[in-house]
Amino acid sequence: MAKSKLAVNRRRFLKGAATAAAGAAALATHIPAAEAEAAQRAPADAQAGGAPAPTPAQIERDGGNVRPPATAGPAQRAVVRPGSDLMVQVLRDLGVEYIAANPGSSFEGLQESVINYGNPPNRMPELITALHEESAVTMAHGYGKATGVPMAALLHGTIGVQHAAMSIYQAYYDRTPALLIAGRDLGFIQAHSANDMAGMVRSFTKWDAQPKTLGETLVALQRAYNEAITPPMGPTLVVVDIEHQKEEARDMKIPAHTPPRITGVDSTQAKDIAKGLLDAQNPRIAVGRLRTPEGVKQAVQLAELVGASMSTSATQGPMSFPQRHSLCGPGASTAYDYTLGLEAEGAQVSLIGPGLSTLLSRDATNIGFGGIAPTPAGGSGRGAARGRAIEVDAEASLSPIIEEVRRQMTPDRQRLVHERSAKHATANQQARIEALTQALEQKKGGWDASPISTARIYAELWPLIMNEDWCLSSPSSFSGGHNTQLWDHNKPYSYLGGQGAGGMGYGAPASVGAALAAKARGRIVINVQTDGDLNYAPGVLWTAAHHQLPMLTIMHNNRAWHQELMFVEYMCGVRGRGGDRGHIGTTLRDPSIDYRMMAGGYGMAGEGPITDPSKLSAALKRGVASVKRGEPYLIDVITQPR
Ligand SMILES: Cc1ncc(C[n+]2csc(CCOP(=O)(O)OP(=O)(O)O)c2C)c(N)n1
Repeated sequence: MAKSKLAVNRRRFLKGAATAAAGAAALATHIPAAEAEAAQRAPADAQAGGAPAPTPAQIERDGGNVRPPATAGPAQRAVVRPGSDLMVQVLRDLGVEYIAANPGSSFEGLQESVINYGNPPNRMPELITALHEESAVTMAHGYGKATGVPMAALLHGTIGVQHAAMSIYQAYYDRTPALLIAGRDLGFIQAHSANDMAGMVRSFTKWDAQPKTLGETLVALQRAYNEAITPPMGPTLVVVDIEHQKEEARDMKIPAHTPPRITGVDSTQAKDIAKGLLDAQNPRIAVGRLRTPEGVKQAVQLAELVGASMSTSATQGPMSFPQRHSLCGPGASTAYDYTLGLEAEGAQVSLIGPGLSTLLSRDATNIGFGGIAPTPAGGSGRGAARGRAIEVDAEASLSPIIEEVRRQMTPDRQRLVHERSAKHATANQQARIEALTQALEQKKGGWDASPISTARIYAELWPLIMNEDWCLSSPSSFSGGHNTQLWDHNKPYSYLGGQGAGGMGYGAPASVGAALAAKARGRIVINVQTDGDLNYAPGVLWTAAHHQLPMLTIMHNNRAWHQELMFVEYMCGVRGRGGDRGHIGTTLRDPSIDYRMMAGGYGMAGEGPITDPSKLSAALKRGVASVKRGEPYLIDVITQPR
């Protein structure tokens, strides 16, 4: 290390020691009782009185990261009410349950507060140890999709933010709330600092701030939380300077927090929509993604009030309409005369119109921010298109619409609602039986095959979990998506959907995030884990073992990045050079990876590799029993490619 740098580091430590002495002398008088008690229990701040400053040789040996040795005996506190205690209090008041971090000195003050401040310490938020920043943020991504509210992730200055970049982008693309905090320490390792820390990820964060004072930092954390949960939701980032983490807050107050006002339809729009639904002979409601479990409940309420047939995206992602609700399905007739979309995809709210081959609805309204483009007004002939898009939050629109429906309800309308609800229920039940029979017929092929069919994994898992409170946390499209037909997605968190932006390295950490949510709520999490994806972030297995998370991982081990193998083989084919070398760079063989050993190495129980399909069911039983005890488990299954 250059001499000048050493001098800077040394000055920093000496300055710290001086501040410590001054701080200890000026023990603040304004400490609330709980904090005073915590202060007694907590170890001294880094610069406890009497600690010798490190020598230049020590600093050089430890890459500039040395700390003075802890003093023996009762410690004197340099800073009685560190700024970072207040930051933790803000997070606690907001209800942030977890904060994932891979340690970094730029947030050492905040980390110390998370683990020591309050009674009990290290709760709300609890520190979750991450082995990589990308995983820390993807945990928050999975948690956010399972709950609808943000989990926090702490990132080391610059390099930590860079490690996290893909997962921030992915959560942003997936419109998932996450509260990110990056440490900044201008005086320590310059390479880990930046004038504008958030600049690196600004184009894919929803909001960011780099506050100049402790007071501003507290306000920024509250604002970041609000922005994250205000639709369209997304990750937000607050840069927290080390000085503000360590400064003496004295009698500074926690600023009052006002929850965000999320806007839904106005009263005129609510009236129109309620009228549209009640005037229609055959109304349809297409539910895309809602924000929270409460929104899902309200969608059920609205469906039952108006007797609409419903479509759901519960099998594609979180927070939608329960798949086997009696109103969910095509209904008694698919000639819909009014369709209401709630953050729905375009195709689900298509209008009858000239030139359209799928004749879905005569009239349509879609509420939401997502990619829907209703057919423009006008046209001629039968059922000219009259769709409208309302760019407000769908979930916040449900209450006013429900109120309006109640207001406009008449006995005649009520009778119609009952009649059509009964017809829809019968038709939907019939449609479900047919679809299931067809799916089972198709999936019979290859039942006894080895490598094991992915359909068999989902089929044999279902009876073991159907009476549990479960969450399928991993994307299922690479393992055949058999949950769509074989499982019943009846809860907002039954299935958390895809990666968000197709980024690999998602399944396992997102499952850990979902398992954090599950642990606090008595659920279990199922992670059907593709092998390529796991190898981007295998360290999260340790996090699951360390925090004893109820996560069952079933390896869909096709020993390849099979998606890419298919692409490369295709390329070989179209260029006429034969597919026999397509495995180069696309397969995970020679040696094959032993995932049971990998799990074991990280302290997680497991078994496999299983190649004999008749052994699968018993293994799954052991796995489910393990996660029900709160112990994560991994089963390595050698599978068909897809
Ligand atoms: C970060 C990242 N790198 C590379 C890719 C390209 N990619 C798309 S699918 C895929 C293969 C994933 O393999 P695996 O998870 O085992 O699933 P499989 O294709 O075998 O079903 C890869 C590498 C990507 N999507 N994301």
